[in-house]
Amino acid sequence: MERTLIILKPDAIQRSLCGQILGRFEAKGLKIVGMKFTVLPDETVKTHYEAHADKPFYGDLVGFMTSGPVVVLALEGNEAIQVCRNMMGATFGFKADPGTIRGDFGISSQFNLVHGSDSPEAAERELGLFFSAGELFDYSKGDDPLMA
Ligand code: IDP
Ligand code: MG
Repeated sequence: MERTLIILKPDAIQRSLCGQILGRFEAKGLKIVGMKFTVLPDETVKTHYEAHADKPFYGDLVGFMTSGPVVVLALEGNEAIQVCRNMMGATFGFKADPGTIRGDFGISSQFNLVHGSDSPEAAERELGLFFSAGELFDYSKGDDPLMA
């Protein structure tokens, strides 16, 4: 079992798509082990996206990600990191395949609805950045045996 960090970005909230996006992850069989509705601090977003600090879109990206509330999720399941990346689709909505979250719900480059960790190292780092240990929960669910 693997855990990944997902953010439903401010555009997902503004466009009332949180339920549909979270519903896709739940229906896939990913277990919610952490979830919060919050406005992200500027410093947290800067750290989160520090690999992009030299990119021309960095300032806009930080501004966008702190512009309003987001849903931060920790999801667990078999190969959760790659499974979620596959479900998200390519970075730009206009390039993402139909059937993916970005491909079905968006057409923008920046406003692409969802973030997902892209490697085990990133997932560990990002889960630690957005959640304290007491905010992540180990618990049993009736359908666990069917998701093994
Ligand atoms: P990812 O979210 O698919 O991993 P990254 O390349 O890591 O894509 O970029 C992080 C975020 O920065 C994207 O999700 C998107 O919101 C934004 N972004 C990336 N490239 C561009 C761009 O060329 N113009 C505007 N925004 C961009
Ligand atoms: Mg990325």
